[in-house]
Amino acid sequence: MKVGLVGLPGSGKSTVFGALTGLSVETGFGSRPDKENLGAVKVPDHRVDELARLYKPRKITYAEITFTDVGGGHADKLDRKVLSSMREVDALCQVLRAFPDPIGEMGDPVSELEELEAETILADLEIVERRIERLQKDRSDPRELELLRRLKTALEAETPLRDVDLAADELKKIAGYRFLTLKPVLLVVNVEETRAAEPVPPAVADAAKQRGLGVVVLSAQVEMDIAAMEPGEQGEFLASLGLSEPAKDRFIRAAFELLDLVTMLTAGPDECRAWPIPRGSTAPKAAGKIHSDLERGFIRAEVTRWEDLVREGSEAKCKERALLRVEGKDYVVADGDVVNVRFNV
Ligand SMILES: Nc1nc2c(ncn2[C@@H]2O[C@H](COP(=O)(O)OP(=O)(O)OP(=O)(O)O)[C@@H](O)[C@H]2O)c(=O)[nH]1
Ligand SMILES: [Mg+2]
Repeated sequence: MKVGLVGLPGSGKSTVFGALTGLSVETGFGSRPDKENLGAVKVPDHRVDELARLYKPRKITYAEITFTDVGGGHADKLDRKVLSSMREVDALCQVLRAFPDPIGEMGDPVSELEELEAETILADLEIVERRIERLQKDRSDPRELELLRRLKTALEAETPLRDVDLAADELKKIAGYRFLTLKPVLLVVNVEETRAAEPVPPAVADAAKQRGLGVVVLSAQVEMDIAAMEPGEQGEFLASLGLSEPAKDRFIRAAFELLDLVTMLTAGPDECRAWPIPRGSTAPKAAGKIHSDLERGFIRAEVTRWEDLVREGSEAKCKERALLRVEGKDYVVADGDVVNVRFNV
């Protein structure tokens, strides 16, 4: 699963990327506009930590998401190459500049949001129009033609496709086009160091609410500085800025939520681990993430809630109190289920 950091040139994408991944990247307005940065980030998860306290496993594994910083493109607008790299990702985090640029001009996050929205709507509209033309000529799929006409009307009215009411089979039909305005979006307001502890600026909060988008505030510069510090120094530095914790973990979790995944847990003396699985996965499908044999030879899943397991202190105790369920192949795995798969191949 891949999350794209997007935004206008100089909004702070590479700085955010560096802060998240701890990788050193080139920053600076317009630096290496053609270079794409790619890095995996662990998703902090206190449930895994608590299970690990119980089992003291040899290995602890968190879920991971890949962040990509696709670059800002050239000049002061998004170019085609950037838009097409944006199609490759599962969700978008748009970095909005709310700090002064090198010549001292303050950023305007709401207009950056509107600009990206307009560009992505146009890019999707172009695809829809081309496809409609094609389908009108060869008459191969009248149902798709009708659907695309509906999308065209929406896009012409400046409605992103994520706000269009689409049935599951319709979404499936258009999945191949990888429409930009269909992707989930999280807004990241990148503020000056001195304002790192302030709430979301009201204008951005309104714009986000109108669109039903999530929003986090952070100062990429601060997060980058924190990432480079010894743990001992971090507390004091955060306090001097009025922060209780780095924004990084909160941001990563919010990005993870965008992907519409749930977390299945496994726990034992070998490993405590978080497994990201698509929401709605049945037990055998989820088991298949662990190993294909577990899906093929699936017999049953023994399921405990992570909080029960942590409170009771062992699987045996959970069993005694009837907190361990035995589930079959139709069971839909819920977020926070600790699963033990019985299989036979
Ligand atoms: N004061 C301040 N400056 C920042 C912050 N985040 C980024 N900058 C600076 O803004 C400039 C642009 O940041 P980048 O991270 O390179 O921006 P970008 O979005 O990757 O830019 P392009 O790749 O050119 O599109 C750099 O000089 C950063 O040091 C911040 O939170 N506060
Ligand atoms: Mg950059």
